[in-house]
Amino acid sequence: MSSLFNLSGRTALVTGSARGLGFSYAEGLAQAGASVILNDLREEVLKESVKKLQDKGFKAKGLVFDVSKEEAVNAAFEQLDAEGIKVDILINNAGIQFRKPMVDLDLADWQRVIDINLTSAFIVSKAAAKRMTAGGKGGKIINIGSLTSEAARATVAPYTAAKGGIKMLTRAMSAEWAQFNIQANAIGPGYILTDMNEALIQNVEFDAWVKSSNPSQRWGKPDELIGTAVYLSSDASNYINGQIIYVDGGWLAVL
Ligand code: GCO
Repeated sequence: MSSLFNLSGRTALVTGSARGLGFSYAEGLAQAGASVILNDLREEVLKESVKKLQDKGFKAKGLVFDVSKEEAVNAAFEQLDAEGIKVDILINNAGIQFRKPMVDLDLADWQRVIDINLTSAFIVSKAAAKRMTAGGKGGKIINIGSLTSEAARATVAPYTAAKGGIKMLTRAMSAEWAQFNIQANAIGPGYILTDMNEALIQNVEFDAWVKSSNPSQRWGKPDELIGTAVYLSSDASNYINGQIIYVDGGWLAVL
């Protein structure tokens, strides 16, 4: 593999990575040579996932903390500091979905989605960027957008607002941190076969809509996102900043 994509000697923190796309990203970066730190709130699930990677010979560890709580995030980074572990690559993957028409949506449900899907990226990136800047080496921050970073779908308003915010927060990170050799970019997954989308996948009409709405005429697979994650984590993307790369089968490119 070209050294441009080699992540050996680097440490990557992937939030919300005990399962789903987060675990795929973590495994992909580990395959490219990175030491990976998996994060989740579910300690037992996290332990299983860390062991899966360790059993494959990858360097992996788990870190339980709530990405939406600044105190917990700071304590987690201080623990890494104490262990002499520097985060070179951060993937802000943690996120939830909550589907309900806005007129029926409780403010608490709106706030929870915004807190976990948008504000957490600010909180965790702030802690990481402080250390990337202080260390002088810079680093990579990868946020996770969505088709809803560009276009809205009914009944997922807080998710859509958060993912639109992720696109612009990514650009704000570039505005402030590119000078410190931090490259902040985003991945915009299309409709991917994940647990979060299980209800949609099982819905015959929705499944047909996904297949008829994108030129690839199919759902994406989690491992089809790994290449973009490795690319944005590697030296191959050192002059790319503030971008969102859509891995969507061409959905957003065509009418
Ligand atoms: C939904 C889905 C989407 C996808 C993805 C599309 O309810 O429409 O959950 O949000 O997960 O974000 O890009």
